[in-house]
Amino acid sequence: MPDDSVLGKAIFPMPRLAISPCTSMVVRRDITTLSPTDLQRFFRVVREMHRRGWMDGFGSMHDHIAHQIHGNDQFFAWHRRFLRHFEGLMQVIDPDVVLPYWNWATYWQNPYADPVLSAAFFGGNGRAGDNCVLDGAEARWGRNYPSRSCLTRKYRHGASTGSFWPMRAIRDVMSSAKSYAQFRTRIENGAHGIVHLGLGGDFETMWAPVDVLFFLHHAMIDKIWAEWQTQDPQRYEQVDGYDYARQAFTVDSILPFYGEDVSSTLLTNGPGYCYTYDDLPAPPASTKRRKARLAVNAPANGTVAISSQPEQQPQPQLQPQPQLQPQPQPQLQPQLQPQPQPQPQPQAQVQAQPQPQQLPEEQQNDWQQEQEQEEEQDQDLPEEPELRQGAPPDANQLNLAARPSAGRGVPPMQLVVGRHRVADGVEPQIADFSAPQPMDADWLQQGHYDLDEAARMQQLVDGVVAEINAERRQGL
Ligand SMILES: [Cu+2]
Repeated sequence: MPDDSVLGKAIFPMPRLAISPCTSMVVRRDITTLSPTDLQRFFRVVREMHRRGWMDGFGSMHDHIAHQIHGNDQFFAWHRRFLRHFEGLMQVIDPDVVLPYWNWATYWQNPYADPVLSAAFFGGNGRAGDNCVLDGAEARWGRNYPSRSCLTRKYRHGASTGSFWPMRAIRDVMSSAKSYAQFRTRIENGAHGIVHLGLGGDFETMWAPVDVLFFLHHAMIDKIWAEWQTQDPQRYEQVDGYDYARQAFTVDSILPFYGEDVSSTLLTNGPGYCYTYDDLPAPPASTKRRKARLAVNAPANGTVAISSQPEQQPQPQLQPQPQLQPQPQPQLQPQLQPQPQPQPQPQAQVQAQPQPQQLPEEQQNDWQQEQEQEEEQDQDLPEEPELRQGAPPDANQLNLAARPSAGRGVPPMQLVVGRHRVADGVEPQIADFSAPQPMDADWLQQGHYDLDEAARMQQLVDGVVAEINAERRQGL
C-alpha cells in the first residue's frame, strides 16, 4: 500500500511577483501556432515540473481552497494569479518559456478532433478501464495527489467530449453581461465548466491542475476575461459581486492563498504579470486607479519607498485572510509569513524533489514503469533544460530544500503597495499541504458548477449553434 503519510503532500516553491513595472512583455500564444522547437521546449519544461512534483502541488493547492475560488467572483482574478504562479515556475526551469493557451473554440463542435487532444500535443481520452492517459506529452504520467494514480481523462460521452462553446456564444455573453459578476458566472458555469466536464477524469475534479492542460484551458478563460476588459476601460479598474464569504468583492479584496490585492490582477501587462495575448490589444500601461493606489501608499514625499533593508516588523497581512467559515472547510496554512530573503548569489541550489516512494514491484502498474523508463530516457537527452545561472534576477534563487530560516544576506528591493508587502524577487517559499480533506459531494455539485446557470447557458449555446447551422444551410 502507498504510504498515506506522503499522499497529498506537495512541497513546491511560490515565487513572489515582482511589483516594479514590466521591463519586458511576453505574448501568450495559441499552442497550435508554436514552432516545433518552441513546442518541444515547452513540453520539456512541463515534464521537468511534473518530475519535481510541482503538478501535485498545484493540484493540491487548488483543491484545498476550491470553494473560495469558484462559484464566486474571485474566479477570474484568482485564476489569473494562479496561471502566473505556474508560468513563473516554468520560467524557473527555462526563463524563455511562456504559457500558451488552448483555443478550444476552434474545434468547439468536435473537440475529440482537436489536435491539442492528439498525441502531438496533450493526448486524448484515457484508456478503457483505468482511464489512464497514454498518449501525448503527458503519456503515462502519474500523480500523487489526492492519491497515487495515473493521470486520468474520461470523456463525458464515451468516445466524445460533447461540444464546447463557439466563439460566437462567448461574444454574445461578452456583449450581454451587465457586470463583472454576471460575466463571470456565465463564463464560469458555461464555457469554462463544459470543458472540465467534457474531458472528465482528473480534469473534472478540483485537483485538475495536476494536468498541465488545465493551465492552457484556463489561459483561454483568462484571455476571454482580458478580451472583455478591452471593451470598456472601466473594466481595468473595477470589479463587483461577492466573494465566498458573501463579502463584497472589490479591487481591495484579497486573493486566497496569495494574500495580494485583486487590483494587482486587473492589467495583464501590469507589474508581476507582464504578458499580453497574441490576438488582443495590450491593456493600457496603467490606470488612474493604479496610480492612485500607489500614491496612497507612498510616503509623504510622494515617492514610492524602495528599501534594501528588511522590514522591522513582520507584516501580519501576509497571513491568508481569515475566512468566515459557514461550513467546515479544509484547513489551509500555507505559511505566508515574510520569509528571509534568498541569497543574491547564484549558488542557491535547486534540488530535485525527493522521488516518490516506489511501490513494491508487483504493485506497479505498467504506466508507472513506462513513466520511469521515459524519465530515464529524458535524462539522456542533451538538451534537458537546465537551471541557468545568471539568468533574470528572479529566476534562479530557489532552494527547494531550504527551510524558512535558510536565507541570509542582502534582501532584494521591497516596497509597500496595498495591504501587503511584496518583494521583487523569488524566495524559497514552501507550501506544505496536509492530506486532502474530501469535499462533500453536495458542494462539488453546487459549488463548483451552478447547475441552473449551466442549464441556462446551455440554452444560450444551443441557440447560437442553431443560428450557425441555419447559416450553413443557407450557404452564408
Ligand atoms: Cu479552478
